[in-house]
Amino acid sequence: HPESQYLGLLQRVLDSGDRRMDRTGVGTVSSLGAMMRFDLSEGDFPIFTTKRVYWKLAVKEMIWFLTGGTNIRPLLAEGVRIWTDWPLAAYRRATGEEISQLDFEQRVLGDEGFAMQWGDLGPVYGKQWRAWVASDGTIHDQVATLINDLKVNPSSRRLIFHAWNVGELPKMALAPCHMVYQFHVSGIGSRPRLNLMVFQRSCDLFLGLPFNVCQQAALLHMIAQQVDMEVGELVWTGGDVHIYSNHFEQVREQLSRDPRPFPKLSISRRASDINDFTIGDFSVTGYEPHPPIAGDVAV
Ligand code: UFP
Repeated sequence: HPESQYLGLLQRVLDSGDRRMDRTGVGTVSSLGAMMRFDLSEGDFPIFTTKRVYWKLAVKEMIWFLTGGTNIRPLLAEGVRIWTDWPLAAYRRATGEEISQLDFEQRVLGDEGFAMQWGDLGPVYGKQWRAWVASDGTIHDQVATLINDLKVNPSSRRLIFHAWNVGELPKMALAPCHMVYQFHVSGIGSRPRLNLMVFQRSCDLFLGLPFNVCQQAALLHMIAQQVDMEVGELVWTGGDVHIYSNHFEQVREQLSRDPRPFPKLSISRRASDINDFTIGDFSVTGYEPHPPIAGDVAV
């Protein structure tokens, strides 16, 4: 089963990772370098099954990246709360107000001026993907360029977009984790298939990876549709792959479970362009995971 690649990685890092302290103060076991390959050509959607993964949140986040947005307001409007911690911490630091997460989110949603002032994450993924500012001031829409290049030059070895904009890292709430997206077309001239390799420099294996893999698969489907190609393979590569020390018990529980078949994904509608996808376009069938396993996010 392809999910065994994930379970094997968890086991390897647990057994032989390096125990160390990390930026968040939680502590991890960590190893350098990992690869997993998922063949998506038969419609399989890699939502892991050994615990329930809230795949809609992950796909909504990917759709939000593609809009170029960097403010949490549209995410909150979709019920996605994964980015609130950073603006909330900044607000508490600046004002000294002990506002709850829920109250902060209500204010961002209810008050556009407040959202503009306190809800922005800095030039994170969306900004770099859709409006990277070069040293001469020109603005680069890397996603639009990629889609055009796939159509006119599918054998190119430069089919890349990339978020590690060194000069802007200090202004980002969180430095990009999944930072390089490289595309590759096989079967040119007969049945072109779009493949994607992602490089993720840092990965929380228990909470982050299941989320990241399914949103990256969704991205591959969206781009393939826009360039009239079939979906091929998702190759996920990781740099610092780690398990937080407050997830060990959860990981052991997950490792005791047997993977089930992956669900199938279909996209019900042809979007007019890459900005036009909504979560309602994604239909997943046959997802029958083991129960959820909760764990705290290290901020
Ligand atoms: N992380 C992920 N996936 C993501 C994301 C963050 O696994 O999509 F945005 C995790 C990796 C790491 C932490 O545990 O968040 C980021 O911390 P750092 O920047 O110190 O690597």
